[in-house]
Amino acid sequence: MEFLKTLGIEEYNYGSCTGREWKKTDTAGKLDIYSPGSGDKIATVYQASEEDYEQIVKKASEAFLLWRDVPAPKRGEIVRQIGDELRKYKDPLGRLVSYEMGKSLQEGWGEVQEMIDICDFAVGLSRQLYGLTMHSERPDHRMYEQWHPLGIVCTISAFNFPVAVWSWNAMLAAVCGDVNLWKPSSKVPLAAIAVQKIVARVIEANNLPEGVFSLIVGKGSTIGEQILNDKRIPLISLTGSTRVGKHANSVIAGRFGKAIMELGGNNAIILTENADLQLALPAIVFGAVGTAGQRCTSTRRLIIHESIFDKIKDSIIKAYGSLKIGNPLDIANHVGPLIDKGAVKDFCNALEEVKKSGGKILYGGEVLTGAGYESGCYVKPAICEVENHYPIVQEETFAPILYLIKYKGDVKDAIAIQNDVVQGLSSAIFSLNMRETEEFLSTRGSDCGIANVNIGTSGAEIGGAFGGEKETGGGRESGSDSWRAYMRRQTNTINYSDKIPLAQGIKFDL
Ligand code: UN1
Repeated sequence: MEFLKTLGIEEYNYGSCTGREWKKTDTAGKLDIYSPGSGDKIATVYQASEEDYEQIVKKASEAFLLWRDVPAPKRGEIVRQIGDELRKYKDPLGRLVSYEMGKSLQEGWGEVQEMIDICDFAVGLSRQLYGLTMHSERPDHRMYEQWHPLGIVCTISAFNFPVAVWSWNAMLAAVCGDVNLWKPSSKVPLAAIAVQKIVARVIEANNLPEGVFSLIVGKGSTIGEQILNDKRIPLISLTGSTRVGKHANSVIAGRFGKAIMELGGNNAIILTENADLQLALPAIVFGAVGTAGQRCTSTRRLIIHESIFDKIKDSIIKAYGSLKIGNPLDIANHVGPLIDKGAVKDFCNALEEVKKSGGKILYGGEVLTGAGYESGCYVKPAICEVENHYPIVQEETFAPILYLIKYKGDVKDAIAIQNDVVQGLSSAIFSLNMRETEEFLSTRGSDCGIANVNIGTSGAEIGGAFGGEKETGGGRESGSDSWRAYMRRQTNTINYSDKIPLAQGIKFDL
């Protein structure tokens, strides 16, 4: 594969890098990476040892002392160059993401585009790290706040967005003056290695210290735990399951570290009687089967008014019938494989649970075999008719299963169902009725971090803050003012009078 060569991916790769120097450890375990699309072995990655971890954190700590003194717009200039490099490598990197992770090539390219977009955003941000000024209650006093960098920011990313989620965190953190440590998912380390190589060249060309961007591919049970417990890492941004997030959050909180948690979603689209079905259909299908249902924002539940239930059911089943499932690198295909056979098992088990609870599988659900499906990771996306309270419907299954749920009554009843899950990431309503859509967006409406009108649940733009409520973890990354999480706020009061009055009018005469 030509793109592997272009990106510097070899048959054997070291998985940890201080920013310039790749650690040469080959005794701490290795990962053989197979393409879920073809089943081919792509390459091998050596995992980092605990000693490598120590050296990487040491270098990052040293780099922070220099990087924090670089003016923010100059840091932005480095991010601009990274964005330019990513533009150059968009095609091969998108292909690697697709090959290693299994998402369609369109989505692989889209993921790199997301990286480029966040670079642009961060460049602008580097001149806009604004703090407020306040009016002091004391005469001849000035009050303001400023934002300072934190130190090492560690991004622990998940397999489903092998590169974009890192960039949402790392590009913001970089302009904020933090240095970055990246622990990618062990399922997709090659894309991270490729990005590290691209970034390292920019760092080198600008004569910057190593340690501004470092990478560690290592075991969760050793390196992962070290990171969670490491007081030298003030902020950890973790994308993953609620189970992993609960553990990580409690360890980080135990040492008063900061955390950005981006955990599971159970995203629903409400379709009222006033929905424009032409608009809704592609959004539903892309939301449910895009990335083979492995986005945090994937559409898992459709909450449909009973009067249009059968009509919608039939149109979705028909649309699913025309989906092309196969090799994600072939742009004719809509749906690629699941990440691995474990995910296929989870898909099958979830469908069994649906049946046990009394639900119906209306379409799909088979594991695909035969020519083109040799990897064993392909499934036919499933559509099920269920009730919201079924235990399996309450869970996030990272697979293309779409649950159809009927509601009676008005939009308030639909919103009640939509909110009746423990997760709170993304949500959407399709309706041309303003009263319904505004109800959905009101304080009584969706309880999610993302609430869309006449747009599906997935495919958020980088300009908005991304994240969700409840067991989704509460963190926000990417656009808007998410950058504040990567900095510490300092309130400053300056007295330029010749007196020392106390606040609240307290008298304290000596
Ligand atoms: C994720 O699945 O972790 O909104 C992130 C979206 C993408 C990001 C998803 N921009 O679907």
